[in-house]
Amino acid sequence: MENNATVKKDRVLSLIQPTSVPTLGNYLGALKNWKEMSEDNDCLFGLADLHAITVRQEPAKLRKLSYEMYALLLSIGLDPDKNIIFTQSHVPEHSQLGWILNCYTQFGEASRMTQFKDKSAKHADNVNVGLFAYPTLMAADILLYQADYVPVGIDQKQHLELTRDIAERFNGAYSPTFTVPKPYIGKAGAKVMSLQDPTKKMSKSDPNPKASVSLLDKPEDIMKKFKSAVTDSEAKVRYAEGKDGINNLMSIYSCCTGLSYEEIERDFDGKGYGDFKTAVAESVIEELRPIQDKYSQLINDKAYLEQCAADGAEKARRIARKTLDKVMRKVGFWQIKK
Ligand code: ATP
Ligand code: LTN
Repeated sequence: MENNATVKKDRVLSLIQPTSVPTLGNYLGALKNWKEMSEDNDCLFGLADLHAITVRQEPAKLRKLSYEMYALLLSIGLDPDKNIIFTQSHVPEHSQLGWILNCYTQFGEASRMTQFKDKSAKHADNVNVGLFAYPTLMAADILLYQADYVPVGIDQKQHLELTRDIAERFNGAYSPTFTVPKPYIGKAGAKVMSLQDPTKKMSKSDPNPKASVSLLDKPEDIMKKFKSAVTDSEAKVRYAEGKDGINNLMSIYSCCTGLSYEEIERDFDGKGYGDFKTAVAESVIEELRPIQDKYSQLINDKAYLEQCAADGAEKARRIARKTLDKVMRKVGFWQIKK
């Protein structure tokens, strides 16, 4: 019989920016997979607050959103006793390794990142160096912990590829130092689209409130948003090219109910979009209900949340420090006895 104590679990890491309450897109594309992976892997999850300031944030709002996002991570079912749930800025090694990795990344490589191009177009008045160095800090987040898998939505795949290139380059220049991580992109939900423009991804920074569903939206608001979702004029529930709105609703419904597209098409054969939209909204409301219930219990327990965040930071630091020490030695920094 296999001795479980000696089986090494995979290390999984992912972060989310505390820039607003997460959307259904963040949940189905990332957070739901975090929860599933947390059951039998060695996981670290947390808040990318250093990344959040690459776009101007209001200090009081960032502080509040970080606290709320931390509570939400516990509310989706992540267990702080079994996994490490932490905040990036509480672990200074992220910034330290981020700087070093900047020096192992080419200007041309960072310039090719589509998120950088998109965000610099969107925030043309603040194209700061941090926005440019965003992917090297993200690489540091991942490589510090020797992560095997990184669950993210498909929009982050390019950053993961760059992380792998940086890791391989560093390992090749010195000796094996970093685990080369793999992205984990769920089949369904990898790209949830806006309810108002289904050719665009659902984004928490979308100014149109009808375009996205937040994890803390009230059931009646969720129902209203789905009822006003943009679809097409065919009035037939089927997954097909050119039916972006319906495809998006089918993908959301499939994630929340576990039904395949064929089963959905069969169940809604001969029914109109009105019935389908109601069913999708109800499935989302049911999916979010336990999360919202847990959140309302946790959010006022400041002492508990702060204790979890402090423990998480300490546990994360212990791992991060080891990797950073190794990197600093290899790069040739002068080591002095502490
Ligand atoms: P912003 O709109 O402010 O840029 P965002 O909504 O993209 O933010 P992030 O914090 O950048 O959110 O992403 C958190 C996680 O959610 C990432 O793993 C990302 O890939 C995933 N994600 C974001 N939007 C979607 C979406 N529409 N569908 C699926 N996954 C998504
Ligand atoms: N860029 C990511 C957030 C992020 C992240 C990470 C994800 C920052 N550091 C490390 C996975 C691993 C995003 O979701 N937009």
